[in-house]
Amino acid sequence: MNSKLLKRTLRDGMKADLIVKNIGILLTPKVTKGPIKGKDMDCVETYQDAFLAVKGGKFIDFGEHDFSSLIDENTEMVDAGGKLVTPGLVDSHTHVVHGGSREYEFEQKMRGVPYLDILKAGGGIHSTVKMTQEISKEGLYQQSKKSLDFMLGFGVTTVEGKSGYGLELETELKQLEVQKELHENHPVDIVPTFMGAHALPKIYEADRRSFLDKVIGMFDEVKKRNLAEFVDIFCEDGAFSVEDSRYLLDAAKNYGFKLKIHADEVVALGGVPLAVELKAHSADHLMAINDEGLEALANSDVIANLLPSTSFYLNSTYAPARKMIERGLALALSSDYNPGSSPSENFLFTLNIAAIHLKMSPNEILTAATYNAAYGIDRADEVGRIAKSYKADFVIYDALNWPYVLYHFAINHVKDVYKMGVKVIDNKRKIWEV
Ligand code: IZC
Ligand code: ZN
Repeated sequence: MNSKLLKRTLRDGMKADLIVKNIGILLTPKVTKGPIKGKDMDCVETYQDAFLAVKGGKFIDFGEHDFSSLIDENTEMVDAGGKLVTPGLVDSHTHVVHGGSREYEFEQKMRGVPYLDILKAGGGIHSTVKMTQEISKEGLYQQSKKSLDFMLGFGVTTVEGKSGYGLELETELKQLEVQKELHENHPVDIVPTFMGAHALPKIYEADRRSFLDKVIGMFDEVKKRNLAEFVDIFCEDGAFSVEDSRYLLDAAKNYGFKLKIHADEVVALGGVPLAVELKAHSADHLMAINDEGLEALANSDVIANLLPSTSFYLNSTYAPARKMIERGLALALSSDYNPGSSPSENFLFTLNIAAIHLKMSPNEILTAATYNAAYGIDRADEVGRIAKSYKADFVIYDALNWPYVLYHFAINHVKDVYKMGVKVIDNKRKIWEV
């Protein structure tokens, strides 16, 4: 077909369902091919006095040009009031579905008892396992829904969520089923990860291999019911060794799962080179990464998923983000929302911490919290940027620019959140007047 005709046909047949106009600044990561690495993370496309257009839940156009041809009497017009708009944020590492909370360990933590010591003594993850086993499915659904509401309110439109608080089939499935129901019912999309190897139950201490075999034995049910895309393992001192991780992740790969790994959170055991070798989508945490790990990631497309809220909350070291960017790694940022080491759904606060402690620039942070995050959960072709045919997930802030959101910290600057072109959060609706 003649390309002019094609354009004309498109224009005639493509009136927008929704136009957001008068956007002061519209930001979206600058994408070429693969994940955005190193200094390219600092390049973001910026449009001023811009618009975006949505049809059928997807972006059909955006930018600074004239959009009048996209409008008819059925087009909803929204005025962004000169404010900032970004793609919906992607939180690519969370443990959002879990029972209960661990505030009773807070005093112990404040007195300086390390996270891994609490775990070794049978607390930590093991406490949450007990609470997740005991809570009803409905209770688990309601607790997790509340967390997703918070997340959405902070501009997050896609999350990754892990199981791992059952360590036996029934409760692992309960977590994953709740997650699937929430994915279907809640505006936030959830990308599911099976993490049956999150901690080693005490009764298996003398025979780790039989626990790993038990977890591998759960793959069939998880796969059959389509409950997880990824498999993850906690490769850490006091949890699982590199050999354990290789054994489990190899089996997961053969089963057709995509891979993730918790690596170098406290000790650099060698989980990062393993992630590269097995072509995992991401290696997560990396606070204790060494040169060998940096080198391995630099020669790969594995996303280095940094979780600075955890460093903040455990009062521990931060991942060497600047060194990673200099070495050309592709970074993502995630909240790691979980009841032990990062009990907060405030993803914007994670981004504040990334600015202050990881010394990442505003543009690097945006890239890490959108496109690269989507890449690490295999969604880079549908979310994480404003681009034609991508899901129309976006955030309107009560702010004029992105650096302000990072600078004016611990405040929710989100005004409205749209998921597939539908307004799902209106944070600034007042119910009182003075
Ligand atoms: O519940 O403590 N690090 N897993 C690995 C966690 C933190 C979650 C938790
Ligand atoms: Zn985690």
